[in-house]
Amino acid sequence: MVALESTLLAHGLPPGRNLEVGLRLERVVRAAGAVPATIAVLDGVARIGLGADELARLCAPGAGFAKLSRRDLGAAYALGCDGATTVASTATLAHQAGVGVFATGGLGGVHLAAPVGAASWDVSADLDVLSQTPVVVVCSGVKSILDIAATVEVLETRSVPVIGFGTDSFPGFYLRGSAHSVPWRVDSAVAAAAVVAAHREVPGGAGVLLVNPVPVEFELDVELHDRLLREGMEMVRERDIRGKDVTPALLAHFHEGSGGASLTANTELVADNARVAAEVAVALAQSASR
Ligand code: PSU
Ligand code: MN
Repeated sequence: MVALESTLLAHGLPPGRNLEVGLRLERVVRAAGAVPATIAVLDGVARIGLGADELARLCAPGAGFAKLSRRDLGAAYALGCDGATTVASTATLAHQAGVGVFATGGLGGVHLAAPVGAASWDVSADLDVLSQTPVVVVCSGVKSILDIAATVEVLETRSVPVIGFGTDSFPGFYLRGSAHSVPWRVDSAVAAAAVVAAHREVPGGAGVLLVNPVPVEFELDVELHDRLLREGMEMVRERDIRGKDVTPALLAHFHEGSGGASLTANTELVADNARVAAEVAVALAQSASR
């Protein structure tokens, strides 16, 4: 099985686009021989796998799904809320349900200091949860709206293995690489599964971050990317946007300012991560049954 995240659908992609992406991710996982389980909380109940109607409810304009990190789950259960799950909460629920592989777009990380960031301790719970939850997260690194250098350092401190999938560079989400290298590289799903299986023998209980760069034909133009990033950071500062609202606001700015190119990059990289996750899940299942 492959777990899929719902915050990227409810809060990371615009309504009108998100449902088609959610359905496509499930098809991609099935085509690679695995079973998809999109995770969310509906009416206060954690759901491991959504039906088509439930996926449509999550993706509807004005659906009012809260963004739930791991710390929010208890409140959402008790108060009967609808909520989309982040990497932190999706990984937690996947692990609880016995699903070991999870695909998403970008991991949360350490925010740049503007106005939030290192100085105000805006460090995504994704990093801590990944250090405590033994699932494989396939993603395209972290967005350049984050402090990539600091995020890479925190992953090292928290003992989370970072494995490049066909790359030596830590991916920058919209861009295939960054100034940071990955400590380990594999070039096939079978090799990735072997690393995961061996890592599971190492005490500590950390997950594995398998980083897969955006397919080359969908990479964003570097100059456009740098301009959107400068403008977006300025906007966040001026409007004093904080906390969990920062990522959705910056994503919306990229989508509007790039004439749709960032949306295409985002969609294609998540789809490719779903494919890789499914191939790794299949390889893990095959090696376990040998
Ligand atoms: N990256 C994306 N789209 C998203 C997110 C990340 O391209 O929607 C979401 C993920 O759910 C991730 C979360 O877990 O943002 C991190 O949010 P925060 O920084 O508030 O922890
Ligand atoms: Mn945050």
